[in-house]
Amino acid sequence: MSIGIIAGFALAYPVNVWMVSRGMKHGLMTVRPDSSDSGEHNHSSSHASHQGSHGHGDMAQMNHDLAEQPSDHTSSQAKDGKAPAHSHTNSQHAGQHGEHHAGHGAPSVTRAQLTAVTFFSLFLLAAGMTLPAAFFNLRLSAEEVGGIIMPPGMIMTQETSAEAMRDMAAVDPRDVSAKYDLSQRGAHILEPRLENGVKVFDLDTSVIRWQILPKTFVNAYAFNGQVPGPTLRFRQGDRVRINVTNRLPETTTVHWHGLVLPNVMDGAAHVTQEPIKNGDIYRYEFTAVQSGTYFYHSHDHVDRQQTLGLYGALIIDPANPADTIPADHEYTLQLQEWLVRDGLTYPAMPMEGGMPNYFTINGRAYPSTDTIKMKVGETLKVRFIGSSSGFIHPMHIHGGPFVVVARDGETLPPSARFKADTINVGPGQRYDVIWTALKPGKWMIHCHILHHTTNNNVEHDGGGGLMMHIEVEGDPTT
Ligand SMILES: [Cu+2]
Repeated sequence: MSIGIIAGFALAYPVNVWMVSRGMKHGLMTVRPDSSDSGEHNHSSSHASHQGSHGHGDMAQMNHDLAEQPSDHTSSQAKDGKAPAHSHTNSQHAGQHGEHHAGHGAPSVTRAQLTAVTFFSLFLLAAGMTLPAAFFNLRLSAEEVGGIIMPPGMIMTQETSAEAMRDMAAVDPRDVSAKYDLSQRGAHILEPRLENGVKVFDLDTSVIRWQILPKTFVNAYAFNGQVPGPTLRFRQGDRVRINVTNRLPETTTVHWHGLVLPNVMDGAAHVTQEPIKNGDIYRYEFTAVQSGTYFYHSHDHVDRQQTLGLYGALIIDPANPADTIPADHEYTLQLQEWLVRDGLTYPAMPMEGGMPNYFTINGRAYPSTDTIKMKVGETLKVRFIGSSSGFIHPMHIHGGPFVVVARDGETLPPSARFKADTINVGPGQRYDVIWTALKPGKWMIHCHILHHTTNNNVEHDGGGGLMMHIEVEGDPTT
C-alpha cells in the first residue's frame, strides 16, 4: 500500500506542477481569490463593468465569470502569439476552471495537450489498478490475514491463499497463556483416574512459551502445558477415555496413531468428526486391543499443529507381562524440529522459508537434553518415536550396535530382529531398540543428519539439537 502511495505521489506531482504552471489550478500555499469581490481585481476591467448590472451574489458572479472568460482568454492567447483558431476552443475549457484561475489569468494550454495529459492520467490509473493485480493477490482481506507474520524466505505468489498463509504464519505471541522454563519437563506420565472401570485422562490444548535451551524459548502448541504432551501409559485390554479440551485459537482434533479403534474415535478432522472448537470438549473412548509404542497427535491443520508441539507418547503394555521385552532401563525419545526467527516461532516444514533451525528430543535441544545413567552390562530399551512431521532422522547410538526388537508397535519375532547402529526414524514411525552398555564412559545418541545436531547452525558443548548422552559408570579408558 505504501508503495502505491509513493508511486501515486511521484506520478501525480509532475502533472500537478504542469497544471499549476499552465494556470489550470492554483498551487500549494497560494490563495484562492474570493469571487465575491473579484471586481476589485484589476485583471479584467470587463468584470468590473458588469458587476453592477448583475449583482446576484457569488453564484451569479461565478456564472458571470464563466460567461466572460472567452473574451479574456482570447486576448491572452493572442498576446502569446497563439493561433486565433485555437483560442475559442481553449476558452471553452477554460470556462470550466474559471473560478480557480480567476486571479491568475486564463490557462495557457491547448486542447491537444489537455487530451494527452487526460489520457496519460487515465492510462496511469488503469496501470495502477492492473499492475498490482498482476503481481499480488488482491483477493486477500485484512480480516483473513490481518496481523499474521510470514516466515522470512517463504515464497509468496498470487496463488498463495489466506489459508496457506495462516498455516505457515508465526504463532501469535499474544495467544501464549503460560511460560515454562527448563525446570518443566515434557512427556510426564499422566496418571488416569478410574471411572466405572474406565481409565480416564484429561488433555487440554493451549499456546505456551517453552524453553528448549538456556537462552532459547519457542512459542508452542501444547497438551497440558508441556512439549511433548503427557505420556499416556495403559495396558492392552484397558478401556480408556480421553477428554480433550481445546484452548487453541483454532480448531483441533486428536488422532491415536496406529491404534485399532472405532472410526468415530480416530480423530481425523472433517473425515470422522467435526473439529473441536475453542472452548469445546471432545470425548474419545476406546479399548486398547494392541500393545507397543504408539503416539497421539493433532489431526486438524496437522502440518501446523503437530509441528508446533501437539503430540505425545502412547505406551501400551502387553496384556501378558511376559510378552514385554525386558530391559534394565527404558527411555522414550520423541523428535521435533523448530523454526525460530527474531523471537517468533513458525511451524518448521520442508519448504522454502520453512526449514528448521532448532531440533529437540523430548522438547529440549542438546546440551539441555536428558542424560541416561547405566552400568556396564545393563540394557537400555529406547523407544524412538517419529513425532516430527516433516523430516527423517537417522538415529545413531555410539558404543556398539543395538537390536531392533519392534517396529510401529509390533514386536518382531526373534528371527526378524536385527542389529544396527543407525535407524531411520521417519515421520510417524516407531522403533524399539535394545542397547547394551559394553564399555564405561559417555556414549552419544544423536541424529546422523549432522545439521540436526546444531542449534541455529552452531555447536555447543560438542553438538546441539538431536543429541543426548548415555553415561555408563566406570573408567572410560578401559
Ligand atoms: Cu535428524
